[in-house]
Amino acid sequence: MRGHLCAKTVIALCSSAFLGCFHPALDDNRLACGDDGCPSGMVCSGEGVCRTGGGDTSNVVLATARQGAPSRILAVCDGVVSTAWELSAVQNARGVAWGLGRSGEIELAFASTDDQFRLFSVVKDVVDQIQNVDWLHDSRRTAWADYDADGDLDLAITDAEHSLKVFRQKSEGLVFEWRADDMSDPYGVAWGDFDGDGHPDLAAASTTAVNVYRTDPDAGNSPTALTDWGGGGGGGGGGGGGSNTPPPEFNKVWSSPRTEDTRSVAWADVDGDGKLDLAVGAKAGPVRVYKGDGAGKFTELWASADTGETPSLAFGDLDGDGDLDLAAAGSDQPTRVFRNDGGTFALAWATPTAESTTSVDWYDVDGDGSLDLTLGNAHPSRILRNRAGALSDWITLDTDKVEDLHWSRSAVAPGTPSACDQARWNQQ
Ligand SMILES: [Ca+2]
Ligand SMILES: [Ca+2]
Ligand SMILES: [Ca+2]
Ligand SMILES: [Ca+2]
Repeated sequence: MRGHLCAKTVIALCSSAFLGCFHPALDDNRLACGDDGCPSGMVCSGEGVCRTGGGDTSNVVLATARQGAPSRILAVCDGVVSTAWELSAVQNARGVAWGLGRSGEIELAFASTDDQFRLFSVVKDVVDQIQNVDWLHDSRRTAWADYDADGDLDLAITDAEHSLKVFRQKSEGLVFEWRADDMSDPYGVAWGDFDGDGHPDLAAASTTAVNVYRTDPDAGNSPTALTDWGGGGGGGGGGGGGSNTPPPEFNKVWSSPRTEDTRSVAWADVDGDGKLDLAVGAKAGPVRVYKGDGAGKFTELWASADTGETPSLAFGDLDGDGDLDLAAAGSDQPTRVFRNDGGTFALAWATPTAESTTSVDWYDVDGDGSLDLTLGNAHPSRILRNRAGALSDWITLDTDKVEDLHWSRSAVAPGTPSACDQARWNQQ
């Protein structure tokens, strides 16, 4: 079932690999071979997946959002992961997401508790801040997707004070577009086109439930939709009533049925029926997977036996059987990987103890064709290596206080320094 959803649904993942959508990202974050093969440094494997052939990882990078410390971009160099860029201006980040700008440049968005949201551009070996929104007061997680299908990536952000917000990419940069007025203290957010109409839809976790919003980008395309939350900070409800209020661009179609403090969300088609399903991690409860019917209805398919805080979820194919397995970060409990067999989940692996893990991400760090698992921790973060579906200790990162992390691959022009070159310069 790999890849069949990508072209029309998990568009954000295309950007997460820095490579544009000529090589659509698969459900498990790997890249499908394009008509022109694979990007530089990668080869097309027999199964139609781009692999980092020859172990070229010189431009594989890991963005970390850190709390009480500068956020960092790490690079993989000869099996060692070290800091390529330290972003001293970003001290209290909680969420990070890779994306592509309008001109194809790499962009990196940070959600922060410092009353701001920051957007950086990565060009050659330079990381520059290009936009700062200072009226987000306690932002948390962020995710990119081209929800309006105009060819550029738009951004969703959860903000503890101002709910879930969407920024639309325009010529002047990211511009506030929509705010959910029915969420309390949202945290995790993820895009996924559950109805397959080409417009990624939104799921967000909050203290009372997970909400799913169907995207209808043509509905709210009116200036009056922007009035209350266009900037300046503070107050007001989004949009309000009134006969002239345009229909919203995002309509809530589903809310999880029980009152539950939720923290994390992730989309994937877990049972291979072509319709996206939704995994939800709790603040103090089980991980749940809801089966989607493709029309906005979700029914509980599975719940984990363990309970605790799961601040991050990530789908990836641990054992290469085509079913997307589920990694669940444990904040006050072990981090776990649940193996998926056609929509039935069973515990496959867990850390021996809780490590205050805030985030998990799959990436084939060693280029052997299997996805490795990275844990973002309050204490030093680490990478587990995947060998034939078994995870084992591999690299401990010299980076703690991590709130969120995501892998990607920087596309640098020939003759320009690689992320590894940058990391080596830092060490001199
Ligand atoms: Ca767009
Ligand atoms: Ca949709
Ligand atoms: Ca499904
Ligand atoms: Ca699997």
